Amino acid sequence: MSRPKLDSTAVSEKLASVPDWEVDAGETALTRHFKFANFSEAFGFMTRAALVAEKLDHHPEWKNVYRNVEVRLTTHDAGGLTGLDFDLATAMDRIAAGTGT
Ligand code: H2B
Repeated sequence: MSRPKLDSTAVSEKLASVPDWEVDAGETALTRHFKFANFSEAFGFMTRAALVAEKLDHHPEWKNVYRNVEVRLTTHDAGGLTGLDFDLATAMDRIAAGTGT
């Protein structure tokens, strides 16, 4: 699935719907730090997020240390941010909040 790279205006608009995420200066990636109660919760989050990522065919860059998960989202094919990054960010927010798969 190919998606167009979003321009600055579109990135700002979409960022409003995922306020816990940050955009880097070059607007090439979204990042968020998730902290869970323990390792099981963190890994459970990653497991659920991985299933959504497969469904979207859009995959996170991430790092897990104990109960922390650092996530970076970018669309490699587009060389920047696309709607898919925001879709996956929204899904991850829901999963972390316990209101999504
Ligand atoms: N994930 C991310 N984050 N960026 C991509 O450009 C991307 C992906 N491309 N997952 C997908 C897979 C592509 O390689 C396949 C062929 O659809």
